[in-house]
Amino acid sequence: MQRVFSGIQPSGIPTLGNYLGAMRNWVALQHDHECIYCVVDLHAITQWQDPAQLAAQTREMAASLLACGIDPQRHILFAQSTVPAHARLAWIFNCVARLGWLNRMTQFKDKAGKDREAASTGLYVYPNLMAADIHAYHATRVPVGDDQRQHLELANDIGQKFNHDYGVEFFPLIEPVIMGIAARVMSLRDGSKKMSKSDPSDQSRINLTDDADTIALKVRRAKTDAEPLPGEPAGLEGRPEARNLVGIYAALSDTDLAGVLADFGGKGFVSFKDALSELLVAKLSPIASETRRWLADPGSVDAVLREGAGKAAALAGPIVSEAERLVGFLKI
Ligand code: AQP
Repeated sequence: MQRVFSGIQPSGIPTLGNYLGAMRNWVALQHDHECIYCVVDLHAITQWQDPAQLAAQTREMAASLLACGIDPQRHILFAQSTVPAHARLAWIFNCVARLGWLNRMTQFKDKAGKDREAASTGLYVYPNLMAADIHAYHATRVPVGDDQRQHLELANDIGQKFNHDYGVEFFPLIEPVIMGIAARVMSLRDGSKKMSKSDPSDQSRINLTDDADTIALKVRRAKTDAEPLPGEPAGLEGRPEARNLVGIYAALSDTDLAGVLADFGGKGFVSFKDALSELLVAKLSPIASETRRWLADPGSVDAVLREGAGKAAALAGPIVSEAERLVGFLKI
């Protein structure tokens, strides 16, 4: 069975983008993989997080994952900062990765924005920590949204350079698992921008905890254009907002763009948006209520994370110790 690793930042409430791009694929992979899933709080502090909220957000993210169907009995769910192997290997990778490689990372440019000098150095080396997260388990498959493709290529470059520098075949190649039609869900306010949990505008995203009225309002206000929906996917060319909403509908109803347009082609956005809201509420409200159920007993979520940390440390500890030995650290 291949080993899967993936992580999500507790930097806010998970969005529909996180769900379609990652979380629901994590659940699907559990059937035929050994899965290790991580709430990546070390990654979250690469941008400012209120200390009073970070621990609560970490627990809430874990509750959302459990509500989506992550099975902590058969797989592993834990918080990144509770397993020191991640930070140990990340330091080695900071010394393996080249500045030129990191300079090409588009997510750093997006997240740092115009004031790059003020970005944390952690944000800059974020991809090295992500490579360490995966390689610490010798995981070979990583389910992510399309935005993470470049980071996974870098993780392979780092693993291969380590192998080459130390003359070993230690870190395996990683295969990105980018599933489904909604691997990149866009903002509801701007079809050229990714939907993000930390976007300042709550109207730009659907949160997995939104109630039915909030979902309906956000979808009604979602940016569209004046044309009716086309009959064929080619007609969505140059219409990013329409493409995004049709893609979300297709992903949630397990069909494709053509299937959705066969039903809605020629219709205006008012009736399509009503149908989309109904579908979103049907799919997301069971997750919201299951999340609330977990959070009503925070100790039960913490117990899952504690047990997961023990299992994760038992896997990653020996792999990272061996990497340290290969580097030449004194093992006493
Ligand atoms: N809009 C998206 N469409 C599809 N997939 C997405 N993912 C994130 N946004 C979308 C996928 O969700 C997983 C977890 O992401 P993350 O929390 O580790 O970091 P991120 O990609 O930076 O996600 P956000 O929501 O944009 O967080 P913030 O706002 O904190 O930066 C990843 O697999 C990602 O691909």
